Amino acid sequence: MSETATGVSVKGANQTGGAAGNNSFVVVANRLPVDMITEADGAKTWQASPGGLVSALSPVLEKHQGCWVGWPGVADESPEPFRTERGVLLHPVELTQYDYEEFYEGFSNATLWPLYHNLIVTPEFNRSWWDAYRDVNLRFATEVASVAAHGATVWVQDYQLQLVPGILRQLRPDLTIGFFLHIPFPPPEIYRQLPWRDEMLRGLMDADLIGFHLVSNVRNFVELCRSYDFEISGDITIREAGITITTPSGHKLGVGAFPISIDTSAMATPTASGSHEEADEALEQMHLDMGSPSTVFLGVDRLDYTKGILQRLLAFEELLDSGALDPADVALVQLATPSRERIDSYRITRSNVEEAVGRINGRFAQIGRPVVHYQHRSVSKDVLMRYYRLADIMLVTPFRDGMNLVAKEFVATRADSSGALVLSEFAGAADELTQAHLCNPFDIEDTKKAMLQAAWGLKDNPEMMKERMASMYNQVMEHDVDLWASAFLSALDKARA
Ligand code: GDG
Repeated sequence: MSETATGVSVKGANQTGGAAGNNSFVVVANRLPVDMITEADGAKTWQASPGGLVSALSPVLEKHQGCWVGWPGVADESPEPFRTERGVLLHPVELTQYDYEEFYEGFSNATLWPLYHNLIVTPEFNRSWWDAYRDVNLRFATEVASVAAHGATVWVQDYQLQLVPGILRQLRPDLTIGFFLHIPFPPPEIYRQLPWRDEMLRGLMDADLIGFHLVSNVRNFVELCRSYDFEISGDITIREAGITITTPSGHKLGVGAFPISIDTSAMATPTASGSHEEADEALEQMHLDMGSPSTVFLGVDRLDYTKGILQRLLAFEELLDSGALDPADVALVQLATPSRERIDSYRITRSNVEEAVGRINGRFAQIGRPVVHYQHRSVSKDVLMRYYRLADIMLVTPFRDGMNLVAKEFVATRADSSGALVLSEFAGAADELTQAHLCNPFDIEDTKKAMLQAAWGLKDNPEMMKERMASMYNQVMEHDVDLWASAFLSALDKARA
């Protein structure tokens, strides 16, 4: 038995590599891209699960015909591995109800998530959650070690699995290990609050490449590393590992900014099923059903306190209240996908959002003609696309967001340069979508200003608005998810070499 820098004990670790599987490309993420559903008759079926990471990684896995290791979304179930219709091998990892509560809801989402999102709510530091986090990371690493071929490339995803690179390096030194963080990396003074900061960081440092979305994330990480006994060289670059860090044991790893993006080819077709005409008719019907408002605002988010849904509603309410927007003429559609529903801060956020929706409709709606159309359930990709096409103004106003794929997806539906995007300057996407109407979501006046500028711009200055949208459209088309993945994977190859 040997012990990693994270203190996780690893049975059977050796320097020649453990028993190998036959997958040369393995992605490991907390969740599989599917949810296991139990039907009324007890039969188990699978359903695609929404979320930024799934949207980004599915096309990459399909291209490589790789193996995806992750949790199937239901506690105490261990289904057999199976291959999807598109050729991806899904390898489930079992989590018990205890793991779910302590590792997932606890350490991942009530400690790390708020800590890394700059303390929008206060993180909880609980020792038994940390123990569960280490145990579950060991389990994920062990599963990966069993499916990866000798010399395989393993791509570890996100904040739930930050100890996996360290454990995996012990179990399988033959592997090339990349790690990508999908959420922001906080300034060092915030990261340092974490009681297990040293173990967490050292677990990561056994990767060959660590990728973040933004230059500012890399800067925070490198600044943190400077306070440790690492050697640091190079400059921060985009889509390359410009920084090299050498650990005291002599291991070298690359660090770089790799801004994630979307599968633009999937956005070009209005629907996966049905013709363009049918899609247009469905869109027209939706608009009619809403009472044909002249301006439709749209929000699409997981119901998460980081996304600023309540503040966006309050800004809309104040604009209706002041008469700047006419309730007979505008509508706001808010799609809120259920998320982490048992965590208190999420319950409170949902309750505040739903209270605001009720109040705004109570104040400004006519019977049969809501001014806020709110849905708290997820919709199919086809329906989501239809909402993107229906909207005049997309509202993406998170307090903090690693990237935000919704902003890019909306822009990708605008081949005709129509519409406008109101975007928080604290969304990672703001680094690239500079022609959006940027706002500070902590400042309600600034958010209102951006919403009005977008609405007035579409009416009074359509040519200028088209130019802004065209520039964002080109940016997204030229920097799609393939570029993200291929840049990361080729930097990983170089870093290992
Ligand atoms: C994390 C980071 C980063 C949403 N509702 C439905 C649905 N979605 C899809 C969207 C989009 C994805 O989920 C959401 O992605 P985001 O990037 O906006 O946000 P997170 O889930 O917080 O993702 C984020 C991302 O990882 C990737 O690195 O950008 O910063 O927080 O693709 O389309 N899809 C369907 N129905 C829904 O109701 N089908």
